[in-house]
Amino acid sequence: MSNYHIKHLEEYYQVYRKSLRDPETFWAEVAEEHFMWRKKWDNVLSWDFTKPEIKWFEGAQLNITENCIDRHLRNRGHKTAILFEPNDPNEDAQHITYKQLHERVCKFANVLKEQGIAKGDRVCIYLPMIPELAISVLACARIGAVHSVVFAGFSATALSTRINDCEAKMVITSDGSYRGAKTIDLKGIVDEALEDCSGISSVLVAKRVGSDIQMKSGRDHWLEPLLEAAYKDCVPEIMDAEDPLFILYTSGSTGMPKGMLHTTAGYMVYTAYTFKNVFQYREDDIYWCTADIGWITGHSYIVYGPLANGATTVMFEGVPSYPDFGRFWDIVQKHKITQFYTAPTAIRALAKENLDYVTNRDLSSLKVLGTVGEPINEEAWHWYNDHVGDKKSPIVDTWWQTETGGIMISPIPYSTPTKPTYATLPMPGIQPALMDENGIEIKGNQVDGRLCIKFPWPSMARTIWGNHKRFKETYFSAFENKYFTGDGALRDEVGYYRITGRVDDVIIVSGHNLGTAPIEDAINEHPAVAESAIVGFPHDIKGNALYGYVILKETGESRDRDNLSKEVNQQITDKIGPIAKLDKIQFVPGLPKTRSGKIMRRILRKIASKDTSNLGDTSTLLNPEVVKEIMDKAL
Ligand code: 6R9
Repeated sequence: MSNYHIKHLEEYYQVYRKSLRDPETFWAEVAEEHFMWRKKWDNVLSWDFTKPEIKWFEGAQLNITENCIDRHLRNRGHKTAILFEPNDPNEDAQHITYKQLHERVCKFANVLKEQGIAKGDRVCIYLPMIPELAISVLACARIGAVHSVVFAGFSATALSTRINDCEAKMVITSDGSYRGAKTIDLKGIVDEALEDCSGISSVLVAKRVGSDIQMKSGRDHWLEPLLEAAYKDCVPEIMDAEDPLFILYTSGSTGMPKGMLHTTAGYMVYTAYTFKNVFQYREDDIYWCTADIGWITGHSYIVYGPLANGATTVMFEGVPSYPDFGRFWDIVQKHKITQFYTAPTAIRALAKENLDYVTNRDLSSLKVLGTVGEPINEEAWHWYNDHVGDKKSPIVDTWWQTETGGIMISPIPYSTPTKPTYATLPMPGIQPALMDENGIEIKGNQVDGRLCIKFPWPSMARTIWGNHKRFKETYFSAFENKYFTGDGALRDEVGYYRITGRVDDVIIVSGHNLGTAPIEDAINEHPAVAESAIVGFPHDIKGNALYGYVILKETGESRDRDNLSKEVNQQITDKIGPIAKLDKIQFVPGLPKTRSGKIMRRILRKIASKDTSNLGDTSTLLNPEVVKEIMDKAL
């Protein structure tokens, strides 16, 4: 029996049981059979969730790019590794073979070295979805530099915060980016961000839109001439299993975004393993994940997981609505996509449009449909299943997190019978637990609780960059000896899991995690604002949208509310990015607070969702009268 490729349900259960009985042997076998090691490990796993400290494959040496590129050169050198589909459908797609990818990554790696980047240095990548994004990620990994990709929709402030937090030495960006009919001045955003970043010594600029931009002499360099002059081979840096691979920021419920640190060997093994099984990947498949590489989904399931399996992975630069709402289905037809992996928010947006967009395209190549990012509602699930999958392609509802590195709970297509809105069963090696408020594990089925994981898996984050204390407090302190996910879940009568949503102050808008605190901080910086509170409310397309309650300072009272609303949203766009803009803004005289001064968000959430028949216990409120005032003027 192969541990690596599960082909039916019985095999899943066998493999799963084995992975629980003897996790070390299980993962050692997977690692041994399917990867290229410069030196084998001395010890498969050591762990202590109280510190927390987790080490997988200690003593092993490798380079992840040898596994993702070099070892495929012999048999797959001329196979397409990256298939780039540009924003403009009239621009040609690019097929980058493994051989070409090797050369481009090596050249890029040599440019990084010439610019003074060495093993362990942090490099911030702020690029649109163009091949240079994947190539620069791999080039960092080639020389052991730690990449930190920042989604190119983030603002200058968000970018500079991240650059400073990880003390990056270099930024890689482009002259601009295309998003549908829009062109965005990325370099301008970088210039603004760098006014606050003294540690950046060089900026590499890829040419994409050909706009006239400012180049700061001594700091900024056009990428293309450097690449042209660079040597086409680069000996990979030999890395230890636990050497850092990348930092990726994710929102917390409070304060600064958290720089999740992922390390090399365990991340590689787990993302490759889950890619193979969750997508039932076969050699000639054309796999497409619509995420941006700026998110963990893109790291694990556009770049590392697929390439480690020698797959063809599609990178799409554009948006689902350009030039029209049929674009996704055009691409599926054009490239004969076999696995399609997207987010519920995209499905809902497309389901709202004319069905002809879907039915006029030939989608018969599809074999597996995936979803990720937030709970998928029943309606969207059925639309996806009926119209995109033609009831023939299983839907894999994959639950996981930036912190988990790879997919944790998901059906295995053609093995696990699917159930709408259920992520179903844990991957091999994953041991979920549902906990009650008193910290007791709830056993048995037909129960719900807070979702924890009670045993380490290879791709879990090892720390928060520069703040191990926060790592411990956020994930390992709520429940003893367990990793706490921040999500609630239920387990049905057959043991299937359904994720019910966040139990903390993180709101998921269009699949993006947004912490309430940073948004409130941004609003509160407006000179007319005294205080604010953000909650989520259900939204047809975005899943959740943001509702802001804003208290004005006396000086702001006389101002026009519409103008103020616009300014508040501009403030958010500047500090965080347009994804965090508020759909509704209500100016209120006060906020419901507990005696200890905590805003009672529960009440604000109910008002925002127009669910005010039962507000629950308000007796602990310091100012119950304010609730009625807010309700009377709710939007
Ligand atoms: C991969 C990714 C993580 C949070 C997670 C949960 C939500 C993700 C989900 C899901 C229900 C799914 N989430 N997938 N909820 N069903 N299939 O999205 O990482 O951006 O860190 O978000 O997203 O709440 O805790 P990240």
